[in-house]
Amino acid sequence: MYEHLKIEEKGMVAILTISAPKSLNALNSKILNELDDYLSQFDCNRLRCLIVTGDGEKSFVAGADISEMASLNMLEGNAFGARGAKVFRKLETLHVPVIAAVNGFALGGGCELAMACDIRICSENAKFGQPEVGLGIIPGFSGTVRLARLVGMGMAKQLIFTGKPIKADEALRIGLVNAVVPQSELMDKALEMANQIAANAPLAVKAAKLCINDEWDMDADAAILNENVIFGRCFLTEDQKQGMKAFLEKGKYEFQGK
Ligand code: CO8
Repeated sequence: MYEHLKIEEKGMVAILTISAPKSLNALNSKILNELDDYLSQFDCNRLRCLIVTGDGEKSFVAGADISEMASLNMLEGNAFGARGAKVFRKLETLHVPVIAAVNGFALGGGCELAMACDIRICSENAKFGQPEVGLGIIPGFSGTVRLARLVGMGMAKQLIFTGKPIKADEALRIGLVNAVVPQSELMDKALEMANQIAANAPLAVKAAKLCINDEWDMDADAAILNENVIFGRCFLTEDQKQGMKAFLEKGKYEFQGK
């Protein structure tokens, strides 16, 4: 159905593999459009977690496609940047958690794609970086926005101004990734986490994701109030009632998302 996306479902977890092997999975307009289409039709009621990875053992995504960007003028540059930024925002605000399983190069737009995911796990051979200034551009898929939020302003400026990539252990040290594992275990670890998420009450997980995303930009009082409103709404759900009842009766309840 897609030329550059491979989709697999394992129970309530979807695995999305970006596949453009000739360019180390670099993102061109076609891939961005396919990604947009996939996210638009993603069934957040049936599926409870999404894993995003890259095809092969060398690269997650080696950036935006330089051959497509080389001849752009200013307006076309704006349009290409906006295209990627919009799709990445769609991923970030998807109503289920998204785990990036970073299996190699995550450079430029690849690092930005990983940062638009909720959680990042990487293999030992992964390399992260924002090499854009070495090409005469800046991170244009929201990298200047998300990197500083994730790792702090000083480290973000270092990575973006030098363009120098970092290895997996350094990415872990600065908090850019949650965990580093051997490549042969990467998908198993990502699936293990995804299945843990999928076993929890989906409406509560969704509410928690919305809270964390939305409250990031609020002042403390507004954020606390927002959490309180969403917390109260959890008590409208069947999952809360049955989940707590099962706990008190020492049983187990399979959450229905109701
Ligand atoms: N775009 C297009 N083609 C690429 C890209 C890319 N980002 N990355 C790799 N390729 C291609 C190579 O050109 C090569 O093609 P060919 O075989 O036809 O020569 C093939 O993939 C394999 O790559 P290499 O031979 O270079 O493999 P190496 O193992 O020697 O090196 C690297 C791997 C280090 C990943 C190297 O390929 C590299 O440096 N790639 C570019 C990385 C980069 O600079 N990425 C950032 C791009 S800019 C960006 O992402 C901006 C995002 C915001 C856009 C905003 C728009 C306005």
